[in-house]
Amino acid sequence: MAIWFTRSRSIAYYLKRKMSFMGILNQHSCTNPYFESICSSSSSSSRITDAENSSISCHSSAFPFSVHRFESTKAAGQLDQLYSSDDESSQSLDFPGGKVAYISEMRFISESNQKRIPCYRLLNDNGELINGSDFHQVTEELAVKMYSKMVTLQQMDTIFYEAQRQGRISFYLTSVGEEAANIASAAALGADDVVLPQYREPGVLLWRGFTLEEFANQCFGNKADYGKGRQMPIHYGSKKLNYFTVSSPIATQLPQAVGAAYSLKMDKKDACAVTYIGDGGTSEGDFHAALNFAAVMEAPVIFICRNNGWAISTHISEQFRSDGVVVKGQAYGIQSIRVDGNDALAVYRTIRAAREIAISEQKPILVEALTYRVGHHSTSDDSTKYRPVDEIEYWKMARNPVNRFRKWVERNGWWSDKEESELRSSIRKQLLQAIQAAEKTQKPELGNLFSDVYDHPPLNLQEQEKQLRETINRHSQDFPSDVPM
Ligand SMILES: Cc1ncc(C[n+]2csc(CCOP(=O)(O)OP(=O)(O)O)c2C)c(N)n1
Ligand SMILES: [Mg+2]
Repeated sequence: MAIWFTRSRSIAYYLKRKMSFMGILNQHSCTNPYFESICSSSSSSSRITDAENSSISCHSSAFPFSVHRFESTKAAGQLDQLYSSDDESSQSLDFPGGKVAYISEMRFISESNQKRIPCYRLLNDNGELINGSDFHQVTEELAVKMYSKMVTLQQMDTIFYEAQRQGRISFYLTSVGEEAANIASAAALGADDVVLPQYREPGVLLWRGFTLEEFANQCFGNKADYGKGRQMPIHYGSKKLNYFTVSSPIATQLPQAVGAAYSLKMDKKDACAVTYIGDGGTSEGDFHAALNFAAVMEAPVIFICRNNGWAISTHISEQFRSDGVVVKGQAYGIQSIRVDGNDALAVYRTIRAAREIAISEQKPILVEALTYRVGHHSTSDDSTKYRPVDEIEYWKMARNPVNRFRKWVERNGWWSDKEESELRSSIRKQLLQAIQAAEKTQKPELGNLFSDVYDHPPLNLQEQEKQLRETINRHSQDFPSDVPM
């Protein structure tokens, strides 16, 4: 029991010490150029005030990240007492990992803190820079490229979604509402950084140079698709662009990312691994195994959690009882930060800083980007069945990340209505052409279903292929006629 008490005390003390900006501000990171200015220009308490005053206050009725538990629990107040009490004894337990002070009064650590972890942002909802923010100027070229790619992603979603509705592709899933989290995080990475995505990050691949034709070929599962038509639409991947193929089982990419990061470490590469996960994905065991593994192995990996409020129909209040995802990093000994995922500038700056720390300190980082899935989960879902239309509208209009960034770019004199309409019509044209060409391209040959796993297919696979061919020959009317045998 004594050991338990002393551990509680030690954890609570550690929590308090690191609480401002989850350790990034007041711990190691001030040796890092990106954070020097944060440390000098803004105290952690001023950040909390800013977040409280912000128009994205967590108390907003349209905000899905409910906070009431954090103010009402009795235990919450006990944490402060735990911090403030004087040491009753100068004695401590010499325990592996460091000395642990003793106390003789029983105290449980509360399940949550009174205040939620603040959310870092640079732009308000109207696209204006926050006064006194630690904004670093970005070039016109970068800003315009980021904005153009966000628009391209929007257009891509519209056209592919329509193609699915017309029955031309079997499935689709949009990134609507999460364009900034996609594009701005990608813009902050280096080409050698290895990306292991979930599935709602095609903007990262778009940023890296995947063409509209390549997206279309994958969605249509034709001969030019790198996966040879074996996967459902949206399971993109590119060896050339260091982008691992999307895998359907949630969270499998996370332990793999730690392994990839560790190999970069062993090879002394100037690069890190970057992996994306949704809020729902954090309930998988793989998430926890990956975080612990990364912390202990000191792997240069950035975990980017897109907390978009929903995992299909599961609201985050049913997903976890912690203050979101960001607090979980600290439990594993990982520097962590919460950022406004709908603020492209803040996401860009956060991921650049995270990358710098991951590579220079050879350590993992956890980023929780607060955003919202404006579209349905996928074309197999109708989200109005489980969430209010008002909530969707609020995020679509008032918190739209693309409009918000456009206002800032326009205010700089870098963008105009004329450029906007030219860009939109040009992308629409390119997309329609890409879709038409992909649709006309021949499908992969049937034999591809059985190749590329074994050098010599085992007998059972040979047997399955034979049976499949016989069945198709007997019932050809029931099988697609455009798949070469
Ligand atoms: C291991 C596993 N369990 C369940 C599913 C079914 N599934 C597909 S997407 C999804 C929700 C994931 O939500 P989240 O991680 O929040 O990502 P989002 O769709 O919100 O971007 C679920 C449960 C799956 N693909 N894999
Ligand atoms: Mg989600």
